[in-house]
Amino acid sequence: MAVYDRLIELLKDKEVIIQTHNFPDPDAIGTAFGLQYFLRQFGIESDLVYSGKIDNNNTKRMVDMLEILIYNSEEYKDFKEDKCVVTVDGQKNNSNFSDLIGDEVACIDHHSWTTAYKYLYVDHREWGACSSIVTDYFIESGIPVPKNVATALLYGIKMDTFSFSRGVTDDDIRAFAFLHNSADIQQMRTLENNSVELADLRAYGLAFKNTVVYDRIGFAHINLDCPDSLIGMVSDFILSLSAVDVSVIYADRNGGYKFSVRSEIEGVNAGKLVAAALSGIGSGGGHPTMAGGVITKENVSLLGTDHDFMIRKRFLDVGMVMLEEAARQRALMEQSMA
Ligand SMILES: [Mn+2]
Repeated sequence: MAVYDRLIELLKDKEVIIQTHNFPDPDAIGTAFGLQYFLRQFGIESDLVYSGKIDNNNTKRMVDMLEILIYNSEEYKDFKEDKCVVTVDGQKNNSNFSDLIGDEVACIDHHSWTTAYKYLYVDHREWGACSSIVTDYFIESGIPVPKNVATALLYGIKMDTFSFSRGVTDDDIRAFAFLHNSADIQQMRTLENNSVELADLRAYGLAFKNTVVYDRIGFAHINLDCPDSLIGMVSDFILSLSAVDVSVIYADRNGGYKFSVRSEIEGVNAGKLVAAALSGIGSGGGHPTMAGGVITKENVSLLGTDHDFMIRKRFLDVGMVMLEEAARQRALMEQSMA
């Protein structure tokens, strides 16, 4: 019996909504779009819904180009209490998951499991991308993947794994190999080669101007309110500098700050770093390699007069302890091998 059999059974003859996390990214949309097509093969129709905005230009382009019909929750007219909701690329009660009308019965996700909510169906695999999990449904079932679905899934996988260089598993590679022949490579190229918009350059410019590196941690304050996706892209870029192992990028947000944190070294868990660094003044969390956080307007005064100084100090205090601990562990390992 395949994993998804229970999902099919659960959703049979039901009206279904597939909900992505708020401000969906290509992986969330790829997963939702792939799952919608997959369920349709079993006679199950569904609508795709998200809250917030699609604020990344490339994600917008993906939706237009692949003709993905996905509704903003404010425009969606067909909510019903007894509709079944499948949450993808996130979990009910996560801060980036609005509680919409409907009955959340199922979840497909690749993030650390944090919700106490009891779903009837959970497919949780900590792979590099959620789209890889849905791709696995196609691999297992032998159902052919149409071109636009394959392109959406492939693009989702590539974006979430930063082109197979971040948090990637053998299963993501297997999904990639499977989709590669079915996807529209020309469309993939268009999506990948046009990732930076002219308007984004301003944020990059501010980040470059303000970048400082202490002990291999790169900091940059983008003193501008910009979308999460853009802060993430800048954070990826700063991480690509050879002098940087961990990047901490933050932008102005409603009188407070929004953070994007990346780590490419094993000893520093980005999610734990941001959670600890903002503890008591904000909140944060995420994956070992990529994470986010917020300091709200109400708490900004806790940063004193020099916000940048205090933010760096907080991240360095925690980050240095993590780096030292990692070095200690490495030394112990080497000792036991000798
Ligand atoms: Mn994802």
